[in-house]
Amino acid sequence: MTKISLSRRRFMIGGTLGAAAAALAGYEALKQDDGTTVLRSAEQLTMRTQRLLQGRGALAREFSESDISPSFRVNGSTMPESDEYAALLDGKFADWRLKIDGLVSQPREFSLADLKALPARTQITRHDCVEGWSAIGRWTGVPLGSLLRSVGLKPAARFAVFHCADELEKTLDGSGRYYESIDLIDAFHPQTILAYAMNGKDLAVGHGAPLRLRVERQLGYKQAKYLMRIEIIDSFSGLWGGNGGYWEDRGYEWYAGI
Ligand SMILES: Nc1nc2c(c(=O)[nH]1)N[C@H]1C(S)=C(S)[C@@H](COP(=O)(O)O)O[C@H]1N2
Ligand SMILES: [Mo]
Repeated sequence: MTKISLSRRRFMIGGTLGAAAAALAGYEALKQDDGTTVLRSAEQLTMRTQRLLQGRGALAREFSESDISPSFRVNGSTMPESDEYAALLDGKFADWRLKIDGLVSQPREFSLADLKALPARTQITRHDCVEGWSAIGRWTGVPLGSLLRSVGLKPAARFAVFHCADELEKTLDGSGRYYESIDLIDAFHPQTILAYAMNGKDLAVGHGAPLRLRVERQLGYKQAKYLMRIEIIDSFSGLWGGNGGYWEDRGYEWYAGI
């Protein structure tokens, strides 16, 4: 395994996890001395169990206003360091564009105003981070499926890759670019949205301004912040470590179902 941060390593070895996520995923039952192996098998088991019992289309639980956490932790990157991002933030993201390209019939760019003008979905859901904390927030954004329909997917399309503005520790060939990917089942899931608002306000920088992914049936690290580009691909072998995401390239499972 490549180098991972201390808190992550503790998780991989100790097998600690948010109580809710652990109970749902059956991690406790599988706890052994070798945390890494257990994590992997538990995640694979989760995926199979979900497919068999619920199907990937099942909805994540939605909560009520009174359940919203009074404070929602900021985790991972809290502010992309590039000059490009600083300039975009300075201009209140008026010059920011979300690019959608790759295996699409009509590549397009969307401004924040374009996205806000589209039909929106609001959902109050629980975010579960593998580091052992959860928080409930209210997210508003554009269903990813409707954007993908508007650009038209080519027949070879299999995954949506989310390219982010930030870099974390540069352990892979000098690249620490954050990125994530999901398959088309999750991309068209009704609760998969590109969120520009949280708890009724524009997304704060710490939470991924101006736009982040919410893919509610998966763990925290899949919820990519600081979105710049969505690339539609048929394989992620050409991307950085080839495992489909920043944390995946550092030993985490690609399918982080909860
Ligand atoms: N671009 C980017 N997205 C990211 C991260 C990150 O460091 N960079 N961290 C991930 C992790 S591990 C978690 S738990 C959540 C944290 O989201 P929050 O800061 O809104 O709590 O974002 C995820 N998405
Ligand atoms: Mo996380």
